[in-house]
Amino acid sequence: MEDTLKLSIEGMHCEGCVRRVTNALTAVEGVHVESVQVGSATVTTDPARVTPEQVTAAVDRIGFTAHVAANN
Ligand code: 9UX
Repeated sequence: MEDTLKLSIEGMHCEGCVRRVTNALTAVEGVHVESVQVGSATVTTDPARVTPEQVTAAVDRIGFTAHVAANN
């Protein structure tokens, strides 16, 4: 089983932010990064290993504000 999370992310402004968010998401166990753009990201997760809250927390820790926009 795998979840697809679409995140909306406040505070991103440039490709450096894209890189920072990509690195932060990649470092979370159970997360596979599909795409990151300025202002949003799409990841797939193993829900047995990681919760949506843990995913948004990883982004918030580096200074952005992430919300789950869709969880399918
Ligand atoms: Mo760009 Mo983002 O200069 O955290 S890296 S605004």
